[in-house]
Amino acid sequence: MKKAVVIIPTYNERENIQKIVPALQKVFSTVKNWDMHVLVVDDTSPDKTYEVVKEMAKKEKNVHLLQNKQKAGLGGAYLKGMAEAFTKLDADIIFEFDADFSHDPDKIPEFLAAIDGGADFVLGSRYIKGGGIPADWGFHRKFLSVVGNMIIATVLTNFSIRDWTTGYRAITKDVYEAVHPLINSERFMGYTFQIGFLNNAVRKGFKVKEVPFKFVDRTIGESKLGAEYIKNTLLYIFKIRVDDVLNNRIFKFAFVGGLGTVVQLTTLTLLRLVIPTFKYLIFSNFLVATLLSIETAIASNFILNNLWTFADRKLESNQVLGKFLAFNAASLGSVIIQLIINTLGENVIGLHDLFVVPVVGFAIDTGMLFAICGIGIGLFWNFFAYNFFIWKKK
Ligand SMILES: Nc1nc2c(ncn2[C@@H]2O[C@H](COP(=O)(O)OP(=O)(O)O)[C@@H](O)[C@H]2O)c(=O)[nH]1
Ligand SMILES: [Mg+2]
Repeated sequence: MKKAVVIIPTYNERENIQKIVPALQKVFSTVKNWDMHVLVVDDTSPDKTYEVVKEMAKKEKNVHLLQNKQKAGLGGAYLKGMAEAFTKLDADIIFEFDADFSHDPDKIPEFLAAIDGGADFVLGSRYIKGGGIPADWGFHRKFLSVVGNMIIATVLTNFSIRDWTTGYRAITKDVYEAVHPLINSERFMGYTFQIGFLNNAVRKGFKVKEVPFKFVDRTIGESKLGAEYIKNTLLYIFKIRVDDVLNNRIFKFAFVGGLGTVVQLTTLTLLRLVIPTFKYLIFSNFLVATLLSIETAIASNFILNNLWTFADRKLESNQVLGKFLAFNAASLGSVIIQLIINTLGENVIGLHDLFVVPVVGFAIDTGMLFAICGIGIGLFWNFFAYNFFIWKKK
């Protein structure tokens, strides 16, 4: 039989834990096809919640206690609890569950059915049909919860999930193994752990299903959710977005290319200051300076692309020379493409002076359009050549 472990992180939940465990046991007795367990993760609560659990664990063999000496926040407690459940207790799935009766235990069979039906990750959702938040929540609390979820969905550009922040969840071992190495870091230790964990699972392509439930406010004890949660959540989701952009190959390619232009212009300026002293040069100083500055930019682009844009396909040291020559050829290809398109535009087709499109403040003539078009195709060629000839997928 497959095993499910309901993990309950607790901090000063002495009274709640006394009531919620029997409530869970009652539901467990109706579940026939899963071996159901409870694991309380207590951070040595000042109210000695762990003592109550220790007593329960003596009498009920499906109740377990993991006691941490240090308070590690919600994420810290869950990561430790998950490690214990999946490795020591040999769980197939775990639940995330609050001690405070906010999460309706009667919904557990529905979560299990969703897992049996092939879901990897089940969310107890307040924002789908059948779910809800307490009617007596004040406006600002409702607003925060609803709008907060909308902001998260928008920034993460994923509208298929309706309740990103829910703490009522079922997670399979596959999801845990794929995701926990990615988030084992300080900044996820608080409540942002929930969003971070879910976001990583979604991006790994795991199947997420939402089950509706009505969130109930706690009546005993205090919420540990503080104001810093809002700030951390916003910071976290925007950081994910910024990371996405920075990690995007096309962005890196464009950035390196732009930097290459700066390198080229800077080198050109410096060389033109220096070169007049080399009187013996055959070519005009300007041509020499231009060619040298282009080559400097090509070398800088090559190095940065190798170390950054294509870091995942970094060249072996014995490949570098050959690939650098190929890189030069590709760059030359791009210049030739641009020359051909410009020449066609200006001379062969002869559209240069045919018409001028005035755009607010300045005019774009068709020659310029061809130049822009040439640059675009040249860049496309570069990106293509880098991907398929120079930094080939291994
Ligand atoms: N072990 C542990 N549990 C925590 C910590 N912070 C919160 N919890 C528990 O996590 C659950 C959810 O916290 P709660 O304060 O109810 O958050 P809220 O429901 O979002 O207001 C409760 O069972 C808390 O006791 C922590 O730092 N360590
Ligand atoms: Mg709560």
